[in-house]
Amino acid sequence: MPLSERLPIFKEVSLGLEDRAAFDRDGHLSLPGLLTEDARIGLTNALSSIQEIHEKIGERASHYSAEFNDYLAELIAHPQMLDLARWVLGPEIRYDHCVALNRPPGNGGASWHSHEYADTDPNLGFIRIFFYVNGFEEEDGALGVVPGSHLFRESRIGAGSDEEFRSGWMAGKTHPLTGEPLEIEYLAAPPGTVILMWTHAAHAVRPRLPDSPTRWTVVYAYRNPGRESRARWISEAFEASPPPGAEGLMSLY
Ligand SMILES: O=C(O)CCC(=O)C(=O)O
Ligand SMILES: [Fe+2]
Repeated sequence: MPLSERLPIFKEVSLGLEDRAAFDRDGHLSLPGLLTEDARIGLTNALSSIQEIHEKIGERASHYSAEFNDYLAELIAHPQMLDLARWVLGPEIRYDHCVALNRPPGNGGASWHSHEYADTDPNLGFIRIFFYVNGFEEEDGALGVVPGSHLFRESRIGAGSDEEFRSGWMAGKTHPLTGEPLEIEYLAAPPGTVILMWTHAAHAVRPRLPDSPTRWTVVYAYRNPGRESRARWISEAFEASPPPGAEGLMSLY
């Protein structure tokens, strides 16, 4: 099916200058319930299948999830996905990775970290587009953020706990634009929420409660070309025969 005839994955998107300013100020932008019902169903099926493959062959299935599932692969160049990535990054973009972030009941979450890309060149952007297919609550598999942390453009921020982060890297730092002290915030996301994040933003994930269902999540990452990317997970075979519409998005540079 031609790309233009594909079913929408997002409900109406109307992003303006205020959204863009908030994204650049905070380092993330939450779009609650943006995924269509069709997309939520398609993604739940795709991510359940990835979870089964992951349990058989290990984490490669999640790291290269678009290479193990056609539905996930087709979304790389879905017109609405590309519009969203280009709304942030401008016309010249590359696909970087598509990673399943499923968190089964009792999953331990993730400690505080940030990611690298063109650390010394702020003209080159890298964004993560998280699809929180069935969402999460603040105490249950939640994404934690520190608004303003992305503006330091540091790729090796890290801490084992909130306390350690506050008394370590965050201590004494203020938001470069607002002058306010940096603060940890845990988000809540209703089903179908999409969250955009600059790659240098500090983030963490709270454990998934033992009685909760699996948190179905996938991240699509895009960047301006120009530098090596440590996060890039694309096999040679996939790069050589990309999904329809993704031909111009695959090369490193
Ligand atoms: O699982 C999540 O919500 C976030 C995972 C993460 O840190 C990442 O994909 O960079
Ligand atoms: Fe991360």
